[in-house]
Amino acid sequence: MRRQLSEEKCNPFFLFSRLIVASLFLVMFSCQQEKVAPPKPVLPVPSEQQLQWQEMEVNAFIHFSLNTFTDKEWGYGNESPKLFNPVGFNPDQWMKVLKEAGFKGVILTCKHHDGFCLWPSKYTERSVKNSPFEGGHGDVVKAVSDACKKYGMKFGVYLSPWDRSRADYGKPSYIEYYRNQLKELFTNYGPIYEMWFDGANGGDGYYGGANEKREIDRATYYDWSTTLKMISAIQPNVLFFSDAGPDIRWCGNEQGYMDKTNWNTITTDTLYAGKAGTSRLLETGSPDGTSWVPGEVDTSIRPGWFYHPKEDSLVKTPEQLFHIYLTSVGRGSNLLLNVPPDREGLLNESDIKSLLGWKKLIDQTFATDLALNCKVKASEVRGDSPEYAGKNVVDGNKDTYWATDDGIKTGTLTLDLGEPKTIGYVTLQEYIKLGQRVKSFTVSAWLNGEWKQIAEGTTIGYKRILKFAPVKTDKVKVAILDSKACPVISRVSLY
Ligand code: FUL
Repeated sequence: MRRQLSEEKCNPFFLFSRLIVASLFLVMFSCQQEKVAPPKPVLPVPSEQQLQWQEMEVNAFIHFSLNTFTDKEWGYGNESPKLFNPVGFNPDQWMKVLKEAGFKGVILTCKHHDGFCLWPSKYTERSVKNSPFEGGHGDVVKAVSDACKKYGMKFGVYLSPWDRSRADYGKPSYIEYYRNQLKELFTNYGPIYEMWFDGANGGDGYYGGANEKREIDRATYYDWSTTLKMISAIQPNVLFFSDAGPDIRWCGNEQGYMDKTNWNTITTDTLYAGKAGTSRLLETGSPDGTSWVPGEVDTSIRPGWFYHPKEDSLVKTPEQLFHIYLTSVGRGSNLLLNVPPDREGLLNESDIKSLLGWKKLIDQTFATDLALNCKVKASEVRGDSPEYAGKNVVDGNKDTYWATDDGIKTGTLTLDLGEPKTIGYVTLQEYIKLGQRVKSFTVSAWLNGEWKQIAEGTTIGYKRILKFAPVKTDKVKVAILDSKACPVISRVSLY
C-alpha cells in the first residue's frame, strides 16, 4: 500500500495537479493580501432612512383645508367647519398627476394654523366630522393615505404646532392635545415617511374667543424631545423635519433654493423650530456640523400655499419649476413642491399643465447620459485597486465609486467620450454613505487643443447639477481641488 502511494507521488500527472492546486492557493492568498480597505467614513453619516429619503428627490406638499374655501393663507381660528365642502374630492386624480410628474411622496396638511382637522379626530369638534363633506363621514387623511398606497407614493403628514383656534394654546394641556392627535395619525393612517413640523408661530389668533396675541417660548414650550420619542415608539422609521431637524432641516427660505454650498452637516444643539436669525445657516449647513441633517427645499407652485382662484394665472411655468429643480435637487437637497387642490378637491388644470411640462423638460434634458460607460482616467486610484477605479463613476451603479488613498484630498478624472459631443450640464454625486467630503471642484472641457474651465463648484453631496453654456468636446476633466478627506465620487454624468 505504502509503495503504491509513493509510486503515485512520482507520477508526473500527480505532481502537475499538485502544482496547480498550490499555485491556486498562492493566487487566492495574494488576492486577499491585495484587497484594499475602503475609505473610513467621514462622520457624521446619513442613516438608512435618510439615504432612502435623499433618493426620493422630489416630493409634493398638499395644502388643503378651510383656507381653500375662505381664500385665506392663515385662518384666524374662528372659521366655521361648515365651509369645508370639496364636492369633487378625488385624491386618485392628485396621485395620478403627481406620479406622472415624477413625485415620490406626498405630505398633507392634516391641520394648519387655524386648527381645522382633515380627519375626524376624537379630541376636537373642529374637523371634517362637522362639515358637509361626505355628510360628515369623510376622512381626507385616510383617503389621501389610501390613494398614496394605491399609486406607490410615500405618505407624510404636516400637523401645525401653532393652533389659533384653541383656547388652551400656550398652556400645557394644548401639548397633550397636540400629542394625542399625533398618536391618532401615527396609529391609524399607515406608514408615515416624514413628519413635517412647521416653525411658524405668528402670535395673534381667535384662541377660543380670547382674540389676542399669544407668545410662547419656542425653545421650551413644545418639549419636542418627549414628542419625538413618543412618535418614534409608534413608527421608528419616520423622519422628523423642522428648522432644527433632527432628521431633515428647513432650507431657510420659501423661494425654492438651497445655497450653492450645501453641507448636509449642521450642529443642531442650538437650533430649534422657529428660532429667528438662522436662515442663512440653514441654507448652507456647516462643514464641521456634528449631525447629518440634509436640507429640504419647500416652495409653492403658486404665490400662496393654499388655492386661490385669482392665482390660476400665476402658476409657475415649467421653466420656472425647472430652475427650482436645479437650485434644490441640483444642490444636493430634496424638493418639496406645494400643489394645492382647488375647491372641488381636485388639482387645477393650470397646475397640471405646468407640472407635466416641467417633467417633460427634466426628461428631455437628462434623457441620455453622454458619459455612461465612457473611458475614464483617474490621476490616482486608491491602492491601485480596480475596486476604486475611475471608471466606477460612469458605470451607472450607485454602489461603486472612485476613491484616492487616505490623505490625498485632490485628484482628477478625465472622461474620454470617444467623439465630440455637445454638453450643457454636468452632474456629480458623492458616495454619501461615507460622509460628505468635497469642498471645491472644477469641470473643464478639451477645446481647441487645451483645457477650458466650463464650471466650478464647492460642495457636491448626494447630487450637484451644474448648467453651463453648451460646448462640443470629446474630453471632460473633473478636478477635485479640496476635500475633507480622500474624495469618494460615485457618479459623473454629462448631458
Ligand atoms: C409656513 C406656514 O406659515 C405656511 O402657511 C405654510 O404652511 C408653510 C409651508 O410653512 O411656515
